[in-house]
Amino acid sequence: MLPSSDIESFRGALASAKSIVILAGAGLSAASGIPTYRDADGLWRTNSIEEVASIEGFKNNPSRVWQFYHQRRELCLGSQPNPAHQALASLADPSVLSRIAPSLKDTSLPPLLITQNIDDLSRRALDILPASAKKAAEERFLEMHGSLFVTRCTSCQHSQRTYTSPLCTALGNSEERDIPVDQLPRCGGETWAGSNRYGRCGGLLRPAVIWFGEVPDHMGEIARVLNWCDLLLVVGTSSRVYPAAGFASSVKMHGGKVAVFNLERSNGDDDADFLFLGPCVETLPHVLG
Ligand code: BV8
Ligand code: ZN
Repeated sequence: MLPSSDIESFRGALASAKSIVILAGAGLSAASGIPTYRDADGLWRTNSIEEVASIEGFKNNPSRVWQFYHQRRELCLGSQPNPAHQALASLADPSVLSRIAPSLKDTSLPPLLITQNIDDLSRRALDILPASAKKAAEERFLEMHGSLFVTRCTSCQHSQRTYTSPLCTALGNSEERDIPVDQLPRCGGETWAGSNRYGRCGGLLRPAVIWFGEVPDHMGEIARVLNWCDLLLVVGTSSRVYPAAGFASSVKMHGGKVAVFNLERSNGDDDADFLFLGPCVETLPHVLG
């Protein structure tokens, strides 16, 4: 049976929901000009995952991996959140939440926003919120696949959020070339031996994104919150990558409802309670309006 696309009944589910969770994927950022992964011109169509998004790939050729992520950092820095990001961010505004979801246990507690995206756009969309709501929303925002804007040292594990670009001079040269590893981004973190503090660690940095085979961030918190979730919004994801792809069925299993927002049919959406097909930059603001 096809899921309902009746807006009023979805708004009824919103109004009676006690705990809402949102899961976002690359389709959320499509309208901002960020390529998805598996669509026709997607990143995994034009790049080999093994070569650019795996631990082995980084070990074999850190220069190629860093150039792949540098180009994406530059693209994202030049992009803006779109109305779909803002529609989700507005759910963190208590005045909006108490209007559309009055049954929530606590309308000052924003719905948990779990994004698979690493583009930082959902975080930047929070800027539309009043300061107190923005602070609360930042605490309920989980980048489960990491972020283009966090680096981690492969030696001392020091991790740092940074919007500086290029991260090193060599990455600033546009043409593809084999950058010597000592000219790739290096660690400026402190190193300690007992009580002695040493200067730059100098270790090779990596993008703090979750590659295939690596454990996603925040899985403990996600599992806890999903347990109580009675309405999951699944936005712009092919639902092909686990464990995120399994969130909808775990919510359904304990009686929760699932609403899918996607440009086209996606994996497992026939089990959803609601399905809103179309560009989420149109469907989300309209349905949540
Ligand atoms: C893990 C970061 C263990 C890097 C990414 C066999 C069976 C089941 C699982 C596995 C298996 N073999 C291996 C696994 C595990 C593997 C996996 O799931 N593989 C798949 C491919 C089978 N998963 C892992 O390795 C994960 N780790 O399992 O660890 C573990 C787990 C739990 C607890 C303990 C231990 C790690 C996965 C993370 C990999 N990293 N990216 C980078 O980005 O460079 S994956 C990549 O896929 C992105 O993170 C992305 O977010 C994610 C999902 O893709 P989508 O966001 O859905 O994007 P996609 O292009 O696929 O789809 C876009 C959708 O948007 C489409 O539906 C399209 O129709 C729609 N759309 C387009 N435009 C619009 C739109 N919708 C609305 N409006 C529009 N305008
Ligand atoms: Zn270091």
